[in-house]
Amino acid sequence: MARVNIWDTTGQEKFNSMTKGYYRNCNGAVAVFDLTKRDTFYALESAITEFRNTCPPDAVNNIVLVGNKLDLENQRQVTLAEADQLVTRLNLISYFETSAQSNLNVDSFFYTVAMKAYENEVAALNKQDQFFENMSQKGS
Ligand SMILES: Nc1nc2c(ncn2[C@@H]2O[C@H](COP(=O)(O)OP(=O)(O)OP(=O)(O)O)[C@@H](O)[C@H]2O)c(=O)[nH]1
Ligand SMILES: [Mg+2]
Repeated sequence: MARVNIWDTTGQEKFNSMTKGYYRNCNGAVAVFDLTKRDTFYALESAITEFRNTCPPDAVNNIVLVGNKLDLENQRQVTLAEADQLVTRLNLISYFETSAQSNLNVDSFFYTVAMKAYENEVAALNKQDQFFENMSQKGS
């Protein structure tokens, strides 16, 4: 069994130092923008950079991109192609489109990030085991 803690940070700059405190202990991140507001898409790049500058090493490449408010498709300002381009350019895991309002596709991206965090954790533990095994072999 694994426990997953999720922190929802605020997009507001004035809470910046608090947000960084959360970043320091993260195993991954979900970067969410509003599909109907282009400025929220542009704002993500610096947020992701800041996250990567603060988080533990394993979390750097455990970030998914999410475009929310798919229920307002007729007001869409960011295309699928643009989002996919950002995923490639920033080396994110993948892109999901969701609607929190219509409860559409809101679990899949959590699963992606949590699974990768778990895999990283297992790999780190194996490495630690290997280290102690080598130590004890040297000692004998
Ligand atoms: N139509 C629609 N509205 C949504 C959806 N998700 C959130 N909203 C609305 O968008 C507004 C902002 O949602 P929040 O959850 O406060 O957004 P946020 O990114 O957490 O905002 P900050 O915490 O201030 O950075 C609210 O009025 C929500 O009801 C969605 O999927 N569809
Ligand atoms: Mg919020």
